[in-house]
Amino acid sequence: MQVKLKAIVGAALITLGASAFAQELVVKIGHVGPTSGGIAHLGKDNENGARMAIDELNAKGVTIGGKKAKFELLAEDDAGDPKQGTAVAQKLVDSKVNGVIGHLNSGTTIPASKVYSDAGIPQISPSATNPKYTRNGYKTAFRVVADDVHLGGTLGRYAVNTLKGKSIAVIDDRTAYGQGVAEEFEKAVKAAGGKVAERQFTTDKATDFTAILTAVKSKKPDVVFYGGMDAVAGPMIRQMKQLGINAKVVGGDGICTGELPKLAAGAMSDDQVVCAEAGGVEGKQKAGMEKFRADFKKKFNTDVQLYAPYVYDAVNLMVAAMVKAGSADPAKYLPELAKTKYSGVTGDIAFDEKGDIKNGALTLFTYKGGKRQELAVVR
Ligand code: ABU
Repeated sequence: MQVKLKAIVGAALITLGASAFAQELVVKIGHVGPTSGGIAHLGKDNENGARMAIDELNAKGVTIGGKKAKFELLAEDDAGDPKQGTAVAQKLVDSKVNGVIGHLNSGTTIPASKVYSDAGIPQISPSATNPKYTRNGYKTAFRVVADDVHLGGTLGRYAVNTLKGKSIAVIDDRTAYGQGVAEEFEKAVKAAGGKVAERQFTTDKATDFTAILTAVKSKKPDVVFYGGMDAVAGPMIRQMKQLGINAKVVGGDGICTGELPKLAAGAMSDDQVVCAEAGGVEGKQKAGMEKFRADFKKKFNTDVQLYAPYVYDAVNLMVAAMVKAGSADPAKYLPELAKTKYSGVTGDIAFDEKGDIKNGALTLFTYKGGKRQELAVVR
């Protein structure tokens, strides 16, 4: 009798356990950025933004289609390399991720977007700004920041109209991002009646700029635009000072990081650099961003570098679309993602027909005393 009772209780417990298990839904969110190499600090910044969102969602408890969701972060390193970018994209597809946040660089995000599109997996880039990313017609590609047309155009007009640049030099690193943003800058300079006096190129791994800066110096520039990332811009600013080039340095979001003053090793003077982040908040929305920055610092013991808040919002809005669809199945929540209306720490996010953020903002910054200081939010 006792044996029979034990068997009944055991079976009941197994059934209960199995049904509780069946009620849990594991949702895999992929994240990709360069967490090794020269801009590993930016890849880590993005990855931490994703981790923060995932930890909060799990702590809060989210129900999708009547099941308690358990979010798992599958974080991959693409080293900013296009080939590695597509390889890790395929790895995430093979792992059956429900969605991907990334990649960080345009040069990796664009080729990876085909892999995700072929697999029908939604992808939100929090930082890739080359316009081509959302112009391939992939329904799975979304971006929560403004693009290089907006960035380069605004900075080109700023160089001519506000900085009154008469001799403007343009350098880029020949990556999809660096070249693209430099070309948009150049177009806007010309459209505003300015002139590009010198055009030079480097790479995203270069460390010695003597030859190109000597050519730049011969044109006595008052503005030097750099299309590339902070890891190269910092040493370039230091070498400009060594060569006696006292020009303003203008750059896009890739140089607009907390790390730039350190990378320039004390060679940056106050107000010398003007750069733009491809997003921005104003008015009452500033409080949410400030809270995020404080919480981030508390959790990771480091300041936000650049795009961690955008990654955080991208994860949260992807999950909000799943909740609304009642499913984490990519095919089911994708239509909800496309028509999302989300208010996050980076402001209001909705996508246009291409997957780009509607009414995207830019924030212009300079640096004083080695700290980023906001100049203006521009739409
Ligand atoms: N937007 C600057 C950094 C990322 C990229 O577009 O390559």
